Amino acid sequence: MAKPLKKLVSCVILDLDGTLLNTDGVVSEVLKGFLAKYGKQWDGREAQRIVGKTPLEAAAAVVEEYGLPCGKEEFLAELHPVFYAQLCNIKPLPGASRLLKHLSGHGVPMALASNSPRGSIESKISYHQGWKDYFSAIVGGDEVTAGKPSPEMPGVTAGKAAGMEVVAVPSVPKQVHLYTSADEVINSLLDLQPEKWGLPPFQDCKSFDTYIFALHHGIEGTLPTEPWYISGPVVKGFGRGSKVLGIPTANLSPKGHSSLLSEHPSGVYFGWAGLSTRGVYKMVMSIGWNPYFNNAEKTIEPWLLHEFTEDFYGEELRLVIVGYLRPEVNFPSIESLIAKIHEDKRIAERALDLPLYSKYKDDPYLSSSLHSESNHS
Ligand code: ADP
Ligand code: RBF
Ligand code: MG
Repeated sequence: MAKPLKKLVSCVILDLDGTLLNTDGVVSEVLKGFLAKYGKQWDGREAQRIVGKTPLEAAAAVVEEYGLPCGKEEFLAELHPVFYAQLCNIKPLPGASRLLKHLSGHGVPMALASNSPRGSIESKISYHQGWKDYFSAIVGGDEVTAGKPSPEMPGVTAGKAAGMEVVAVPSVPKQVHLYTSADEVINSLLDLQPEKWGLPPFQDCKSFDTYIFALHHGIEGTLPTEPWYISGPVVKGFGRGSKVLGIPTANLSPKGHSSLLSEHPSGVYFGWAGLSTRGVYKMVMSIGWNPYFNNAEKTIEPWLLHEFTEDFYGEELRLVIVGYLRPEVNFPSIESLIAKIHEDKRIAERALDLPLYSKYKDDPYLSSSLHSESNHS
């Protein structure tokens, strides 16, 4: 049974790094550059080990992990200025701008509480139009005598101790068990439902007409995203898509896509898929760890909504992702997983007919063929 709403929320306190900003993305990029200097190669899988750490802690972990021929302090001293020069490249996490705009538009007061120093906070947010004005108060780690109590759970314990309702948005995957004291744990801000807390609900379908159309077609649950692009050859997956589920997914290799993967929360998305020699198709995909199968690696699995008469392993697949459907979840049975994926398919199929989403069908990215080899034959 759902927990009864204890109190109506009247103002919101937000964390910055890993909640509103993808700070880890930039930390990863900086560390990658340093490793190259030491002749080591960053393959993206270490990313998980540095998430949620300060740049300094992350650096220490990397020195140890890679057995770098330098002291931790030396590495940190080198890293620091490079990281600070990159503050301008820290991007908002998906759903962050939407949330800030929404709450501010409804006059909900917001404050920012972060463990990083005040100056660093101000500098980070200064690169995002309007962000400074969203907050009526900002508190930095250097302005309080004791920072947030536990580095594993920034803010959750503090929030509960202050009698607040706390929604945790962990940046480390598969760590839900660390946040048991939070009132809710969500995968990303895309999944936040303000109305659960007595705040005004999102109304994303931009025009009233679109909203009514969506209601009629059962696609009111889709959320348009800034389109993002990803491509690569179709690789072998776990061999269970078609065999176990009857749902073939043309897997892309996570290698070489580590920054895109860290930028985009796991979940079920939809968009358009281009196969250079075949055409452009509607597509619905999961990106993540497939909780039902509990994969070790974040996978990218698009199901092309078309009947093919043959496999197309090795072919160049290009994707434009235009909308978000739901978080990945676990299911009590394989039948319920399959049923849910078929529902995703129906929603995506209809949604992609909306001008909002259908306009990307003609995106040149989908049909531009990368490889000239195919012309030689
Ligand atoms: P794997 O585990 O190797 O990804 P799947 O059972 O998921 O195997 O099957 C995926 C393969 O099936 C794709 O790589 C592709 O070659 C083929 N395929 C056939 N029809 C489709 C479709 N509609 N969508 C995605 N892949 C398809
Ligand atoms: N797997 C899950 O464990 N949970 C999900 O919520 C989930 N949603 C999916 C949605 C779509 C549209 C697709 C294509 C796949 C989804 N899967 C999900 C992934 C499924 O488990 C995966 O395709 C198989 O593991 C095959 O490798
Ligand atoms: Mg597959």
